[in-house]
Amino acid sequence: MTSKPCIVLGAPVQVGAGRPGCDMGPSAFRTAGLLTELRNLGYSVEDRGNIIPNSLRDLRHPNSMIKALPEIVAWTEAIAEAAYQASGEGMPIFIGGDHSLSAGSMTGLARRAAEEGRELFVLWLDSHPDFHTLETTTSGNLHGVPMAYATGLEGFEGYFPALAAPIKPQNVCMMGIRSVDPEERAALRTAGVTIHDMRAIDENGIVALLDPFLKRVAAADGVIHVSLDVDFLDPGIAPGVGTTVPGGATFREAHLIMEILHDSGLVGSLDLVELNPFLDERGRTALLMVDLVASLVGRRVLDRPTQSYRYTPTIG
Ligand code: 6HN
Ligand code: MN
Ligand code: MN
Ligand code: MN
Repeated sequence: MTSKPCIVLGAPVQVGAGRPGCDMGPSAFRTAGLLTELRNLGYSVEDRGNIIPNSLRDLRHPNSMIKALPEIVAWTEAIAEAAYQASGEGMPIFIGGDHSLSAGSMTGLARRAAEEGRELFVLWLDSHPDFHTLETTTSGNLHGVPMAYATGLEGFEGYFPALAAPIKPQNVCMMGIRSVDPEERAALRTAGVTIHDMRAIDENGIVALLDPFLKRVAAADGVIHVSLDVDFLDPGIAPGVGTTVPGGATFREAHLIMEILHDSGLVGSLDLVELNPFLDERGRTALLMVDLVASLVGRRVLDRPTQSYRYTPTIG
């Protein structure tokens, strides 16, 4: 993990999700002690407050199912700019807000990485691939499109901001996937994204799946953006989300990913998305998400370094 400051950015966007409540997410993460936890682990932390979306433009799309297109575009513009700025100064942590915020975070981070001559990789932890285009979405909820947009799929031009640097699909690794719409399945077939669904996790375990990805990132001298959707986790431990899907990651599977990521030293930024405090139970989902962040930034159970995972960039 970086020794640069953690820069916390709230993005209370909720119109990308099918039901309201995610606008309370940034407050819940702060109330659950995110900043205190980071500071207790020795990081300097700057809370930049909540991002304000750009002004709305009159945008209409032929797909009449689409909801809140002008609003999501306005959020994407503002979040992308904030991501670009913050990634030049420290480790950005985006607290959402629904998953549409990642359209902004990923593209701003990709722009920064491209300028620095580094490859951006994305570890996408979600029950959904969020790989719809504006044409294919049938729910019309734009939290279902950010990965298709950020990897440069067609049909976003003229609506969403132009991509300074599309993320290579081969640089994307998805874990926890267990709900895929037919149009997403078709698009993913040819995209070249690595997908580890829940069955793959059941059959192989976290280490065997994560290890090759980290080795690839290290070999490319790349940097990882982690996008953590609450519904990656099993609803039994994380009820505070609008799109629960049974059979998700366990407490230990999720922590193990975070612990290994920390030891890799390859993570440069993080999204925490889809927390819906209105649906939570006494803050337990918010607290679990903050607990996972602690593992990601280096909290240890024992007071000794873990040597099992080391991904130093290989030369040649
Ligand atoms: N998320 N594929 C569904 C849709 O409505 O397009 C669900 C999207 C879920 C979005 O996980 O952030
Ligand atoms: Mn998602
Ligand atoms: Mn999801
Ligand atoms: Mn859908």
